[in-house]
Amino acid sequence: MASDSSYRVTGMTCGHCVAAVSEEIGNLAGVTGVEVDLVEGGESTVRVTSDTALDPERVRAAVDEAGYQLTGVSG
Ligand code: 9UX
Repeated sequence: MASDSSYRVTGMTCGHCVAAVSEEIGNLAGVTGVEVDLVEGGESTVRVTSDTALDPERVRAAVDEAGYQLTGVSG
């Protein structure tokens, strides 16, 4: 079943940061879309749509791989 969840990510300050996070999360199996609402130097919101519910730990690992921090999950 399609799923839609939001994550809070800190450490992003520019469009390249957004691209890096979007690419890493977008590479996860099942992910169909990534949208980032950038808050420079603050807590950005990352909305992820996927074919099936994602394990938040996989998203955390992807964010970490891009060099940023996942600080919260909602939905
Ligand atoms: Mo540009 Mo974003 O150096 O870290 S990629 S600020």
